[in-house]
Amino acid sequence: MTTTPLRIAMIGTGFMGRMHSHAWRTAPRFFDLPRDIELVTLVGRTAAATARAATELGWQEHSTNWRDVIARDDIDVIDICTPGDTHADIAIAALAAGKHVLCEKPLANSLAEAEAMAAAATDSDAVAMCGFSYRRTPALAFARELIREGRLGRIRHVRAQYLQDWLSDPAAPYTWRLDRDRAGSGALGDIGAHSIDTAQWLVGDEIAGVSATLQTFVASRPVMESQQGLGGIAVADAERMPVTVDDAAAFTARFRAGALGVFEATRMATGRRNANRIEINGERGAIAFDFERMNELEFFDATLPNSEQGFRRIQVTDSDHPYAGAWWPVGHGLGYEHLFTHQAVDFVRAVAGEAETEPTFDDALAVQRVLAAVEKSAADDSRFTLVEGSN
Ligand code: SOE
Repeated sequence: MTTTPLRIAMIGTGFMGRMHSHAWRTAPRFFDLPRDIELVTLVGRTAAATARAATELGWQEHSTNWRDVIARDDIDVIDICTPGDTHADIAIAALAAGKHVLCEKPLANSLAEAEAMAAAATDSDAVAMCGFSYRRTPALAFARELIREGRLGRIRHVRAQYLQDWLSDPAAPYTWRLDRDRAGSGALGDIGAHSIDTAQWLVGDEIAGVSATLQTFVASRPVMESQQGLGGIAVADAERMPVTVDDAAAFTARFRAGALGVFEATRMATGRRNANRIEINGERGAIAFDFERMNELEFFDATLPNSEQGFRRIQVTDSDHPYAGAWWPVGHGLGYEHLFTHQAVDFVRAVAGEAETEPTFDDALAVQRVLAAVEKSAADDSRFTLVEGSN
């Protein structure tokens, strides 16, 4: 079907920029979309590098001025893949100009910015979606279906860990993700935000309070010479830059309806590359998930006779599972990039009015409130009870 294309402009050329470019290109090839997609312009900081990235990633044009791009009549969507310090300015300007917005997570670097963004979304008729991409993992979307059907019953426990190790080497160079002004926070906002969103979305309830501690293990890092993946190569005998964010976050939480949560986020868990894990235990059953085995969901059904009970490993690759039917025959499995393709699909369907927008900026604001509460709790030493004999 040929339709009026949805004309996209994307801001940001880093890891997420590459991932979203791939997703916009792939979505119409595997899913039946209500609108065609046109990758119109890519916006970056420097002309030469942005021109190169535009060619490599399949964009028609490139620019270094996002304000000019937002002012164009021939752009429908602004896709924000920049560090958090620019999210609020870009998203608010784009919504005011009537553009649909997809904004990477966490929504903003501060609660005040997130509130302003959510208010701008409420005042606009356009779609404003936040990129909590893990909602688009087939196994987690399936877990949500089970929870919504009541298969877990009343939820008592949420145990969420997001463990990575790309910063565990103290010689790994400094990046913008270690700068509070650019990233807002460290492991907490970068990956802990995913756990918070996933937990609130799966449980269908918001976190009411937290008790937290944050830790920075490596106080300064050498200046980077060249980027490789999330990290890179340090300049020899480099000047050191102060790390102004947390390396790790740990907190307990209570949900409004009484479930108890335990959360951990770190980019220093040696050996764990992208272990985004969650286990939820309810009165009638439980689910357990680990992104390092993203095609599987463990499900425990406590209503079965005791003799038949036990966690079952479900391969979430069947055509009846969320998103999975559009891909490969049973069992062949999906990867990280598929989440972003699913996100692009859901975004286009929301723009066409065929699907709810989710997560909305309000959902992302609910995550930001938890991030702010975690930081507040961690900053309050009086809440940290010293064990006798320690100081
Ligand atoms: C780095 O920690 C990172 O790329 C995050 O920024 C993403 O949100 C996460 O999906 C993977 O890890």
